[in-house]
Amino acid sequence: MALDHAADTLGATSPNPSVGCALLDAEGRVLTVGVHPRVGQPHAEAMALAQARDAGVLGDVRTAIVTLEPCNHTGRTPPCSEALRNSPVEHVWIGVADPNPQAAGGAERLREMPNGRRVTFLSDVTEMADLERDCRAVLAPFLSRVVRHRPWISVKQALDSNGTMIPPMGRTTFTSEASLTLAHRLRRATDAIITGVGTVLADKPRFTVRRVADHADRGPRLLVVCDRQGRLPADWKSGMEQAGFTVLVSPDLLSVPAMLAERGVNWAMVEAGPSLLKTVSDAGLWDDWLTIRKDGDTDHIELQSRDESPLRLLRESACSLES
Ligand code: AOF
Ligand code: ZN
Repeated sequence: MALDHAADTLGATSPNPSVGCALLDAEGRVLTVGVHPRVGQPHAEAMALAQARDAGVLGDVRTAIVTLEPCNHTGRTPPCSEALRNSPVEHVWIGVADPNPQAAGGAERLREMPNGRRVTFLSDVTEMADLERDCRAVLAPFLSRVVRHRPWISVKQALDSNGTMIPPMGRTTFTSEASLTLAHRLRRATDAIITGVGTVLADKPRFTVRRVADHADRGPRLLVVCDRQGRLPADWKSGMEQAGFTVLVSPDLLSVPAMLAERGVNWAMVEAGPSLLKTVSDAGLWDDWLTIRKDGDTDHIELQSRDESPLRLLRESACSLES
């Protein structure tokens, strides 16, 4: 439940990570699940503890399950390690360590005597391997920005049935409806879109989130248009700005990842035509490559990605849509 809540806020929390926290009573019943809604707002642990207090069950809380190590610093909000130490929580389960050196150390602080708490990382328990992998997937965009200084980058490529194929890996057949929905779920989960001026001129794409409800009150998403010769039509640019995007023009795709990380983008997606995609591919700039190959009424979806892919999570939760 903590994971599902966290995954649902992908695309809403940057530059912060998406984090969920479940609080359980002594019998292991879930009392409440908290989530970090937006940067500057309380962390998942603080939300969950406040919800438990509001519901009058704070005294029953014994176990906290957090997708990310509780922070141990005062950033925009106070340290979650202290909030948990000041609560009746006895045992804290942690999905993954915090890769941000300024915030890390919550696990140690929780164990510290006097009054230390029991702390278990999911990686310590063999049976928890799948859950740990999913926690890594939810954290992957933030981790990418913090550790590699570039966002997690997912490519979405739509091809007709004659199109060139990416080697199949975990191929599934979706109805066109379901693959379109997946594409919009991906837009919703990302903080930036990268495209090429050729795609803009050819398709006049809208890039907005439709088919699924976007995060409410989200700040503008970044839209980067790679354009070497200043061909971007001014009216299209202002239309996109009116639709809620911050539009940036870049003459150089290779400089885009660092520039996006600088602006706090955790997860970016590329929606572009063959020439920009070739540059992305040649430069090894991608982490997931989603190919939607149209074939009559059905689409074949192919996803090449690493183990910790957040797109894999979005896709698995969309699998109920599969025909
Ligand atoms: C947690 N729980 O739900 C999140 C954490 O400026 P702040 O106070 O929001 O701190 C941001 C940092 O805290 C962020 O860079 C990351 O290391 C961690 N995020 N930690 O205990 C949460 N979102
Ligand atoms: Zn925190």
